[in-house]
Amino acid sequence: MHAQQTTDAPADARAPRTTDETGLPFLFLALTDGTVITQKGTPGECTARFCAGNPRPADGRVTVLAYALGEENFVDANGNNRYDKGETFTDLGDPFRNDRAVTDLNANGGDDAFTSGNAVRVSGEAYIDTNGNDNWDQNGSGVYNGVLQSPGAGGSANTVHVRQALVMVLSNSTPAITYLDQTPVAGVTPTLALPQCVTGSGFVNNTRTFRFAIRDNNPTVFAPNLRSAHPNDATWLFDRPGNPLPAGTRIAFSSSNGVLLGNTVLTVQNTSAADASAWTYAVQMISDAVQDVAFNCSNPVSSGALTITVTTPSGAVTQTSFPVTD
Ligand SMILES: [Ca+2]
Ligand SMILES: [Ca+2]
Ligand SMILES: [Ca+2]
Ligand SMILES: [Ca+2]
Repeated sequence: MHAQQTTDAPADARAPRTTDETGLPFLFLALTDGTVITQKGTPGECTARFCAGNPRPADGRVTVLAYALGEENFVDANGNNRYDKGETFTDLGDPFRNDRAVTDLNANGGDDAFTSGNAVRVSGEAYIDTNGNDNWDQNGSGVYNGVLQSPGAGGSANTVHVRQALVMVLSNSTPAITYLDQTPVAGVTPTLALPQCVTGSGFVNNTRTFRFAIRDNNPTVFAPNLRSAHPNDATWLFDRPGNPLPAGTRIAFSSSNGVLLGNTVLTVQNTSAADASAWTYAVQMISDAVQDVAFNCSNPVSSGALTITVTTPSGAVTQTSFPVTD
């Protein structure tokens, strides 16, 4: 499965094509939070259609769990295509829907950098009671479950639920654009200062780099985006909340003073990344002033604005400007 982000538009989530060597048809079911799922299944493959609905998770991230009857994996040490007593196998416990997952890396029930302790279900998270004992079991049965076993292998022929999860990001279409190189002051728009040409003095038009966070306005600050997570980085001045803008969002930079270097039009990629690096942009600019051999400056415009225009796939257009001086 691959993660996909979406706005209100339905998106297709695709389950992994199964490789069940018995050819058994796979049953597909899916659960998610804050959403409606419909499903259909064909042997070996299935597709679920996801339609966002309210209520939505506060952090804008939805975990989808797919599960199906299948078998436990084993390492066929002697190469006879059967599970034999003593061969290593993966003992599967009951699947659960990890509603605390932030990316698909932790939707698999494994701990990660974002949340410790999230390999284990907490109360309230849906689970599939594979062994029918009315409890969520973290651990498996202790024996191999699957049909490919030799007589006397000591396993159980029963199937178990195999599972896979993904995290979808419900990005919203309201951009939050923040200049990162200065601590914000309420009511004050930061000024972007380019090198100034001064008549009579040699003009060195050094490139200036300005960094912006451009993401949606979800207020959640994920663990990697806390200032406290970057104690040795003096450029992290404050927490960086938000989720990526919807995939396909267009971000355009223009300026009425100075010269923008590099790409001025960018497209937001499809990502479920929680790290702010997915939506941090560095803009490089120089002054448009020129100086002649007698050190006279020409700079028709010394005060203008850098404008950032964000256009989401739904057509919402948002503009934010910052003064530019040179
Ligand atoms: Ca074997
Ligand atoms: Ca159970
Ligand atoms: Ca087992
Ligand atoms: Ca200028």
